[in-house]
This record gives sequence, C-alpha cells and structure tokens, in this order.
Amino acid sequence: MAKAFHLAESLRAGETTFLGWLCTPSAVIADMVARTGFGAVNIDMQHGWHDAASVHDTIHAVIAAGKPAVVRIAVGDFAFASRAVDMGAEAVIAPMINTAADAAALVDAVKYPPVGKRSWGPGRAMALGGFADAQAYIDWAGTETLAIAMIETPEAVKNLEAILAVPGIDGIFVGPSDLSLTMSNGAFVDGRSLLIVDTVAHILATTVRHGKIPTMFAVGPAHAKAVAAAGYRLVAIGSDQDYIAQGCADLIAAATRE
Ligand code: 3PY
Ligand code: MG
Repeated sequence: MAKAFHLAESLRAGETTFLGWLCTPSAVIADMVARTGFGAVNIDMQHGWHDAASVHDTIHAVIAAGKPAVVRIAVGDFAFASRAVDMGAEAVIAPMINTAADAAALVDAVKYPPVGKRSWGPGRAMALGGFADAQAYIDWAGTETLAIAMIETPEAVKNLEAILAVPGIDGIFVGPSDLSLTMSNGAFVDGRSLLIVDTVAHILATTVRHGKIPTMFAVGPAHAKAVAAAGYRLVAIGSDQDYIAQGCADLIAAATRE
C-alpha cells in the first residue's frame, strides 16, 4: 500500500495519481475512500460540507489508511490553507486563483519563509508524519507541501504565465466546470465541452513548460482517463456523492437486469 507523505515526490516523478474527493464530513467515508485504488484523497471545503473539525478528522482517517491527504480551501480562505498543512495535508488546492497576487497569497499561507509567510505550528502534521523534530519537518515542508492554484476563468488563463512564475506555486488544478461556465459567460456548465478543450491543452503545455505539476478535476472515468493520458498527473474523478450514486445505480441496474 502507498504510504502517506510522498505525494510531491510521486507527482514530480511523473506518476499519475487518481484523487479521491470528499464532500461529506465523515471520517468513516474518508477511510472507505482512502482504502480503494485512489492514490490520494482531497477534502473539499469549497463545495463540500466540511468544517475545521471534520477536516482534521478526515485528514487523520486518510493518513491512517496510508494515503496522502489534500485539502481544497474555500475561495480566498488562505488562513485555512495554513491550518490544513498544520493538520497534515500534503497539498492545498485553492479555487479561483485569477492573478499573480492571488497565487502569492496562497504561497504565503502554505510555505515557510523565505518563500512564504506560514507561521509555525504543525503539531498534527509532525505527529502523523512521524517527523523526529522541528528541523526534520521544516526541511521536508520546504519542498514537499504543495501549493496548487486553480485555473478556472478566462482571467486566470490570461494571467497563467504570471501565476506559474510566482515562486512557491507548485502546480495548477483545472476546474473544467467553472472554466466552461466562465468561458461561455454563464451560458452553460459542461466540463467536457469542446469550448474548453484547446484551453485545457494550453494550460497543460504552459504548466509543463514552467516545470510545474499539471492537475485537474475530471467529469467521470472516461474524462479522467483522457486527461491523465494527455499528461495531467493528479486527477480527480467526481466526488463521494458520485461514488455513492453511481454505486447504487449500478447495483440496482444489475439486480433488475433481465
Ligand atoms: C470545477 O470544475 O470548476 C471545479 O472546481 C472542480 O472541483
Ligand atoms: Mg470550480
């Protein structure tokens, strides 16, 4: 089984990691999802129903199951990005990063000086990761806690080079639903729309050219397979809501098939 506290290393080695996604604030569901084939598990504070206590408990459950934990913060909630890494998250995904200034605020929260302005207090991360002392943690955290900026608007695409050039930004995460919503100026949401295909390819190529990690949310397994084959390395495939709905639908369909 994969061990936690290795996510940055595997992504930098070019490995594709499928990312479990938790909206439900339940350590039991976190444990169940982390024990499947997902290589890492994200806890969603933007569109999920988590609070600080449930993020803490689900991070613990994911790490206890041997997988790296990731947290997506709510829009602009950079204070929670620091708390997430303190609790043991190995990566923070920040939605709606539209400018280099937004990206710098994310880095400030996730990275210690001299790169950022993260304040000291990683008690849970040190305990869960088995770090011997403060120096061992700070040496590891300098390169291995990831700041990942979501690109999901035309403004972000326009500023992509500047966002990627911010020291301490490790990668980007494409939000295809919002990208389709914003690129169509509110006309529709379709993360697999032809409208965004060229932009998604452009984001991948630009991110790779900057030596940063390209990651993405996929709408279903076929989409996940395609974006992973294209080169996106950390790929989410829907959320726990989809896993349960799809699992139930498959069971009922199989049980009622003639
Ligand atoms: C999007 O597709 O906009 C997302 O934020 C996925 O989580
Ligand atoms: Mg989004």
